[in-house]
Amino acid sequence: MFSNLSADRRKEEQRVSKEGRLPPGQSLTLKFPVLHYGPVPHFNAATWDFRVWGEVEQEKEWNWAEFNKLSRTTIEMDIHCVTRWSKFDTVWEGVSVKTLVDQGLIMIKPDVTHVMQHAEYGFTVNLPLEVFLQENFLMATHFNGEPLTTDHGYPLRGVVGNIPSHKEEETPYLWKGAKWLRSLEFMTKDRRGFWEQAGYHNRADVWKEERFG
Ligand SMILES: Nc1nc2c(c(=O)[nH]1)N[C@H]1C(S)=C(S)[C@@H](COP(=O)(O)O)O[C@H]1N2
Ligand SMILES: [Mo]
Repeated sequence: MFSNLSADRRKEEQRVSKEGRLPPGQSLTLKFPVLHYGPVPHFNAATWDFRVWGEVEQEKEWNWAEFNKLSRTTIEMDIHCVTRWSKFDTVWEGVSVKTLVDQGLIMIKPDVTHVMQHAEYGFTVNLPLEVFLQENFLMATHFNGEPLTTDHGYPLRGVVGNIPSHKEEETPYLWKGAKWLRSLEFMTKDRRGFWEQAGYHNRADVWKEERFG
């Protein structure tokens, strides 16, 4: 049984590699490893809120019920972890920041260049605005049709990966999506997040193997 699984894994890896979807130094996993620093937070729907703040025309605050009324998007993409595992054809459902901007629900000031995701316990991660607004970045509530598990960020996480048909979009490593996401801070200059301060690469492009800074 174990050897069948590993044969399946290798076959899948050869397939995505042939399709040009396996970034350098990565290998395919059929599992979904859990990686983060610190404890897993408890979710309380009565006190949870989501904030949009910083350099925006109007700050926003949505509670859980309000957040769930926002327009929803489903995307399929390949996710790539800096620790060298990649997972292919993963399906994510949630809220697209680009959609909120297009709908005028988030009004970004003209001089904004970067965005900081803030998560529970003070975890942060930064991205350039242009990457953050791509279709391959989603604020996800669901993975493969099910609500996120607590380990993977329930109730809400940032997730970023590679949509195979979107060759023009930059693909950062998976750490550029914050699990247990609570707010977005729009900024007029760059600031490093938690892992970036710890020595991870600031840009994190998987095709350029930007693992460490
Ligand atoms: N809140 C929070 N989000 C986080 C992290 C973290 O430490 N805290 N680690 C990042 C890292 S390093 C990775 S590789 C991915 C892993 O996501 P997963 O556990 O769903 O595989 O979460 C990212 N998001
Ligand atoms: Mo990571």
